[in-house]
Amino acid sequence: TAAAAPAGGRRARLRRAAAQVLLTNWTGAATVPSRALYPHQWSWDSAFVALGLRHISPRRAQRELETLLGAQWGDGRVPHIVFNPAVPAGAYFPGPDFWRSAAAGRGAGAPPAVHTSGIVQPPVHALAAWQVHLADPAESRRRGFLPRLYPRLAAWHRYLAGARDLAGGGLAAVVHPWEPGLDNSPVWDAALARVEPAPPGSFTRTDLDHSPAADRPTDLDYARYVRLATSYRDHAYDDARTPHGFAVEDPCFNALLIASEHALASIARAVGADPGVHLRRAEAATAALVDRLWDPAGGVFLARDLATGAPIPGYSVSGLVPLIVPGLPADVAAGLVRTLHGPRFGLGRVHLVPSYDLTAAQFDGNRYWRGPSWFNTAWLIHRGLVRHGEHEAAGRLREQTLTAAHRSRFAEYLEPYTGDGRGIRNFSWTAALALDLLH
Ligand code: 9WN
Repeated sequence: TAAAAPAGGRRARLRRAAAQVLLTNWTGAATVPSRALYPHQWSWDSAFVALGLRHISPRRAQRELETLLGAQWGDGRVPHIVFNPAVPAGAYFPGPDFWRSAAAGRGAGAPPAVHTSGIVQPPVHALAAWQVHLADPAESRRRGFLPRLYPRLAAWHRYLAGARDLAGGGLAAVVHPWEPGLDNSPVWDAALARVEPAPPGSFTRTDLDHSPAADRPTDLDYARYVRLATSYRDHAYDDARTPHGFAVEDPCFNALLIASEHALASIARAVGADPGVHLRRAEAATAALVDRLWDPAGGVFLARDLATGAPIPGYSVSGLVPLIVPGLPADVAAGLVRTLHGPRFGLGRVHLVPSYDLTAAQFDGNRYWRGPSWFNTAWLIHRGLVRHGEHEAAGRLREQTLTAAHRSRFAEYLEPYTGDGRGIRNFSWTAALALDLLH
């Protein structure tokens, strides 16, 4: 079902429509993923948005990242949500009154005047910041963008490499299924099943007001998400003290940390700091990634459950994202490309890249991260294919992604076989990454 390339006129229309989505979702200091479903600032969304926004307004793209990093905690963590005080507290669950960041996170250095969540999302920020700088270096220098961001990005990476290396093996762990950004992936099922659900009726979901229940996580998933977040909060968001009921090393999260560490080395060079520390950390983390998570038999990276110490069987798009890592061993990269084209992910035969193994019993083409294709992971895989010289496959994926973004009116995700939009429309990162692929 490889789609035809949008012709010149269609490209111009797509560009205008994508820019319109970003304009509509801009709140004055940052971009919301969606006005209705996600009316606050999300961490990895903002990094993807900045990558697209830099083509329309490099200055706005800088502000996007500055606003997010302005809500950074003293311990270095960048919260996964920065709440907009102008939005009613009940508009999104869990909201500021659930996380209570300023009070519960005081010991971890939560900012007193901004409300945030207490968990994190994948560290795409340094990668985005470097690209935003390159889009208009003169404007970046005039605003002191990199010198202001560098210490914050460095502290963010130090937090992940330090407090979050729960196993001491050189990789960062995620402690909640919202952290890797692939919320209800079948990969988390077994680890999540050990979590005692919060009592039904102890919370009210808001997501189902905006999106069909069949496209979203289940109530039971939510009850467990709530239990984990409550426990983290009640332990003052202290990584050492919290008895983490969920702790996993995720390949996508760590691959993004490594790619961002390389970008941070470039940023360090540009501000006159030492890039060596970042390059050494990237190299060590790449070795740890291959050593701890690579599955040569499957030709994919697997997440590791820190409660059992064992790899989690199950092929997710997360395990293919390490294709973006610079300096990946050649046999590993070749294995990933083979897996992408194989029956589990069907590159070129289905729309974009499904979030989960097409051949698995748990695959569900409609439900969120249990099968649907997402635009951010397609963008990352595209980047990885280019990095490894797979230009033909990359070109096809790019055209498919552009066509799908347009046809679905910038859907949040797609059913991989039909390419039909799922979730909400006018989703910011879909528009932003389409804009980026047009350039
Ligand atoms: C919880 C905002 C976010 C994305 C995540 C996606 C979804 C939130 C939710 O929306 O998660 O963080 O309410 O379901 O899974 O990747 O960052 O777009």
